[in-house]
Amino acid sequence: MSLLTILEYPDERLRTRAQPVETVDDDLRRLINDMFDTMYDAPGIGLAATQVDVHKRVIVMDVSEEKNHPLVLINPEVTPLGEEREPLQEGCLSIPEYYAEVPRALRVHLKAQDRNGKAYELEADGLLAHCIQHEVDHLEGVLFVDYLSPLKRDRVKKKMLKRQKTAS
Ligand code: GNR
Ligand code: NI
Repeated sequence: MSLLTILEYPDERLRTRAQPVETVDDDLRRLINDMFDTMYDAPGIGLAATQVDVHKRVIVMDVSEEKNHPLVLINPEVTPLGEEREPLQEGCLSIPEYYAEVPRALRVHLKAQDRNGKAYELEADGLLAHCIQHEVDHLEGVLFVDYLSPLKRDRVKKKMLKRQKTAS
């Protein structure tokens, strides 16, 4: 078991746009295993490779209560279904101890590859739909605080910088 270091806002590396994965091999599966270890340990319901400073289009997720439904998203493509938006309280492992409501599409269609490189598609709603959109944003260098007012975002930034100064 290997725990990876999670980058914290306002680290500029979180703004990197991730590159598509071309081959799903053992090295990538090792990264995926380490990302699951890191996500479950945190604990969190999702983790994008961007957050561990690997700029590839890879996401791990588990929104189940029992933590027994791991989901791997390689090269995800997300399409919102319908116009309906739903606000939901979000948190982010890269912005510890801060939560805010973010409106996102209620339902999405997802196309991605699994840990064997096999393509799959699914439709999601509720927490899974929110989480998918949150994680895919990470691959684009977008954080949920980007949806807040500049004033709020600035307050979060100051809070995080202060937190990082006094940490460990
Ligand atoms: O653990 C997490 N919880 C969460 C709650 C609501 C919406 C999105 C998330 S994702 C977050 C983990 C994380 O930072 N993933 O990038
Ligand atoms: Ni996040």
